[in-house]
Amino acid sequence: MQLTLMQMFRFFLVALIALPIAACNSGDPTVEDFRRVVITEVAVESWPIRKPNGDRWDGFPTENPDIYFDIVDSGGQLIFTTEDDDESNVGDNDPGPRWVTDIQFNNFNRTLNFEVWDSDTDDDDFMGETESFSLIDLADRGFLTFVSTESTDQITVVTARLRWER
Ligand SMILES: [Ca+2]
Ligand SMILES: [Ca+2]
Ligand SMILES: [Ca+2]
Repeated sequence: MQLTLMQMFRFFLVALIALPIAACNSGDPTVEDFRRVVITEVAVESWPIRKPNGDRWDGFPTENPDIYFDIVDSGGQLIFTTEDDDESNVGDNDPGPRWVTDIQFNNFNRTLNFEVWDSDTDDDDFMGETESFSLIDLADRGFLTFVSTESTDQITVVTARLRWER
């Protein structure tokens, strides 16, 4: 199709007007629009059934793990723990333990990961840890309200729900 000079001129005009509108119209929120993010729920969806050496997590008769989680930042600092609120004796086919939480971050410069532990009367057994995720990355990806993280062997899976507050 051969465009007439008038059609080309019209197209040029429309493009000229549409371009700034499109630029102004990008009302996507930015991190500056939010003052904090809150982790509102954490669930351990999957975990190793046995210790690395094949033993049960505990001795008979309550040999299933007593699961809790820690949130640790990239510097190794403990941010949050449910150590005193473990879920006792979670069986292989039980639903994963779930906690309602109110873990607040007033900036997004944190890289976090979940550690999953078996609570014991003496030293607790480390069960697994998920790969780390950064809050700023979740913001960049559209202020995600759900994150699922897993260990490198994909056996330990932890999910979290988030609320971004303006
Ligand atoms: Ca144990
Ligand atoms: Ca137990
Ligand atoms: Ca235990």
